[in-house]
Amino acid sequence: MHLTELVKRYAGNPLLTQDDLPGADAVFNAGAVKFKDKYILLVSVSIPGKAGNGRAIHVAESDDGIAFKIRETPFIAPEQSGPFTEFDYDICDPRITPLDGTYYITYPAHLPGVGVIGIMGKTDDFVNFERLSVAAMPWNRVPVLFPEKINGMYWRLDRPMFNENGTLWTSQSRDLEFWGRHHLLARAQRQVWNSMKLGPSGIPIRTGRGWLVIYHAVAGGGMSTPIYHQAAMVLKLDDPNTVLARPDEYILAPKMEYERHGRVPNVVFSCGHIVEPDGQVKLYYAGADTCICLATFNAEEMADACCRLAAK
Ligand code: BMA
Repeated sequence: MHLTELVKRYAGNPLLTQDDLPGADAVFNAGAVKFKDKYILLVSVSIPGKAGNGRAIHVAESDDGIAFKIRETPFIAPEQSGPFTEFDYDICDPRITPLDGTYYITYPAHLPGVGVIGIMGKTDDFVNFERLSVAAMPWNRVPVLFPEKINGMYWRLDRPMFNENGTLWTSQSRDLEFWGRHHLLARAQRQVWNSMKLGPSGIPIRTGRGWLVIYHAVAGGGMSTPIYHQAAMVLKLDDPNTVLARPDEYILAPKMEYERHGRVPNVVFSCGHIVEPDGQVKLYYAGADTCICLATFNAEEMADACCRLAAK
């Protein structure tokens, strides 16, 4: 049994396209969370001609996790005022972490000539957004917060980058403000599909086996443009610096027309998922940086399969 066989694409993909937002030429990488019985996606959008290189983050909501409607008023956008907005250029790829009774949102922002940084903010209603801090210096696209404290500390996954070598790190904090104990968790490997760089997808999922971390891994070099895959690894529950399983297989690769052709070809990229009470994971991912799609798998089955494969 290959990991790709555990993942089922929704037959009605894509769920959202640029036609769902006036003026947009892409509706893509989305954070996801359940909020008051609604499924919420924070979608990255590209609207040519608008401030900040046309990039903003909008709320899309749904009753069933499949039929989404995008709000036309942006949720995070360069035209907003307040602290840290000078970095709101090329913003996209938000991650949402429910923690301590609020919703923390991290996203990469960009100051041309300076580099990509991670902004952290929060919301209680998905209408108002408060930017809290520059949580990561250049080049670090996104800190992704774990959904609970571990051994009294807040934890996050980091994705610093040097040239094209994005690696996965953890760091810890007592207060969500000062971060330390930086630890190199994973780097690119020797399979073609994971040979270039990697980075976190949505927030880690608690399973009986450990933290199931969905991440992206990129094949590059040679004659091809980079090909983005989704993969999985399992970290120890009480010590996420310990990798329990990191199989040599990916879980999802560009295959369908909407994943292979678009603004950036051959990309499946996820920033979020929603875990249903029965353990089914709704993995929201973008096809070719252009549209938003859905695939499902069971969290426990995936973690088991990762551990089995890695033990071979
Ligand atoms: C990454 C980010 C993502 C994008 C991906 C594939 O570096 O820019 O927003 O989806 O590349 O193009």
